[in-house]
Amino acid sequence: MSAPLALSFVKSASDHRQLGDSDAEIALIGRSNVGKSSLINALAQRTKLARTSKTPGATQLLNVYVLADPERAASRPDAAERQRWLVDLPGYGFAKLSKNRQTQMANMINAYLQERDQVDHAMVLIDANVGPTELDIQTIDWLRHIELPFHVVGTKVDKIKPSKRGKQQQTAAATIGLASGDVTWVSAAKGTGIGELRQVVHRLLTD
Ligand SMILES: Nc1nc2c(ncn2[C@@H]2O[C@H](COP(=O)(O)OP(=O)(O)OP(=O)(O)O)[C@@H](O)[C@H]2O)c(=O)[nH]1
Ligand SMILES: [Mg+2]
Repeated sequence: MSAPLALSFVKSASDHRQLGDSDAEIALIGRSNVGKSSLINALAQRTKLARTSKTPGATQLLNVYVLADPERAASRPDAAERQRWLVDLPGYGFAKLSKNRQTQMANMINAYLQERDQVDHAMVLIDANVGPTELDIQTIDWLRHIELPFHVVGTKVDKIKPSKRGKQQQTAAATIGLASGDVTWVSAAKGTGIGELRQVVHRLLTD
């Protein structure tokens, strides 16, 4: 299953208590500019489903995308659609926002991850070229602490020379206590690894 994911935008919220119920839910976590919103577009093979920008801080709300259920459309058209959500979050650690706004957004993300029962998985994005930052490591430690299962995605692999990719991926994964094969390495720009990640997302939302 590596066809584009049938994702569509559902709603935005500044507080997780405004979200309503889902049946399965993946939170997309990572520092600002790591490529979260670009990844949503690549998974769906759309260019403007999620707003992206060169300037960090493009996403400032909890943005919900639903994965359509093609089986239901074919065989059970009257059944209620299962709400399988991918939630795009603002990036953490974006220093150019005011301190006040940064604190507000950090609180919004932390409350969402800790208090919302429906969130059953996280996808944590790290920049494959930069490697895990101190904040990435803290985030992963915290997810382990709150016992939220997570899958790590290394983004922007197109920025690494192919001859250096294997070694760099191994080193980056080791920094967060993983093997390179535990991480899905992708490029939203070039399409590398996107098929594989579609399968991961599909599995996490439908298991
Ligand atoms: N070279 C390269 N650039 C990428 C890739 N994915 C994203 N980018 C670029 O990285 C920048 C940030 O991408 P976004 O998807 O907006 O990042 P984000 O994590 O959603 O950022 P916030 O919304 O601020 O948290 C944009 O200029 C993208 O074009 C990739 O695979 N390769
Ligand atoms: Mg974004």
